[in-house]
Amino acid sequence: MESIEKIIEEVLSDLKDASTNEKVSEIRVKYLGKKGLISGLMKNMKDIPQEERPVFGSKVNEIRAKAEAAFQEKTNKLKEAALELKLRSEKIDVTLPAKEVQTGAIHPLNQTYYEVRKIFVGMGFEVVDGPEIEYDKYNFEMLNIPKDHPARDMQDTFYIEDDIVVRTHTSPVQIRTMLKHEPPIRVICPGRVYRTDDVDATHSPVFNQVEGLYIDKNVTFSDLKGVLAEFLRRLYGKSTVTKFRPGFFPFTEPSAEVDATCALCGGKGCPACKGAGMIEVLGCGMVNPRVLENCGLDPEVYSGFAFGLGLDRLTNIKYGITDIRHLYENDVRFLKQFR
Ligand code: FA5
Repeated sequence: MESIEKIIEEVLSDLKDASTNEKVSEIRVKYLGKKGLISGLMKNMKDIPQEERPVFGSKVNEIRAKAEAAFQEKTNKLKEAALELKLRSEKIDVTLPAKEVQTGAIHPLNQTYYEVRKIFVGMGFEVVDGPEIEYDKYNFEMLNIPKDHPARDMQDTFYIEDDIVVRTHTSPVQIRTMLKHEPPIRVICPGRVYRTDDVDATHSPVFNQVEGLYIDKNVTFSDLKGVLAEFLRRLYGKSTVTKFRPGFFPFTEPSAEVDATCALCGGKGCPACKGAGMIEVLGCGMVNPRVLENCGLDPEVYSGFAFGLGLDRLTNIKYGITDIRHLYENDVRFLKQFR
């Protein structure tokens, strides 16, 4: 009986030094395995006198239960210790410097477009969209630029087929709008346009325009002047002065080009405006009666004005960007400045 009692002391002492689950398993095999010391005790039963066997048997069972409990307790302790170690290693050190978050920026072209859109929408214009691959008929012919007309040279064109082009301006969207809707029409047409222009500081073969169209009864040149002067004042500031110079576009008559106070130097003269203090910002005019007729509108009843601005140049003037290529190179150092 004494030696049985001793076994449990040995179990406890072995477990005390065990620091891994593997070691605990090893000790378990030593005592509780098939050939372990506690299991082995039962084999001694035959040497025990008959009357003492029940006491011996229950003692062995008691020792086995104690050993099982000791193993369970040790396993639980090891589990807890491992968890604590894990939690300790995952502890957040709030004194560490924070990681820098990389925030993006809205591209300057979009920033300018959103501003332009807000101004015109505020004046009651709607935004309409059109395809970038366009019929020659809409891009040129219905805008009073027939084939072989010298005005075609004003816009160097990418042809896909004889009668299909990549649009050179967003004016064809105005044609599509007049064909579809009855006046009054008040729309702006933003979008990407394409020309076979060589790349330099102010030219890109892909650029962006916002064109506008207003058709109703009794629309006059004063309406055109009022809307565009107000637009430029809202975009560049209240003190902006505008100058309307005669211009030529086959789809408008009369036509004008509009200069505005240089937003960079405020009119004093700087390299951006070549010292003039004013800078050309858009083209415009009263819609040519022939264009109205082409779209099924009676020029005796309706009149209207149209305008077109180059968003890239407008953006460059606004932000003092000296080269249009910066807008397309996606250099993060450049873009970061517009956060
Ligand atoms: C037109 O495209 C006319 N459709 C605008 C218009 C509409 C006039 C309605 C009258 C009535 P223009 O070819 O001038 O016009 O181009 C308009 C603007 O696009 C120019 O003022 C300029 O700012 C811009 N632009 C022209 N070519 C390029 C280019 N290669 N790169 C960047 N911007 C350009």
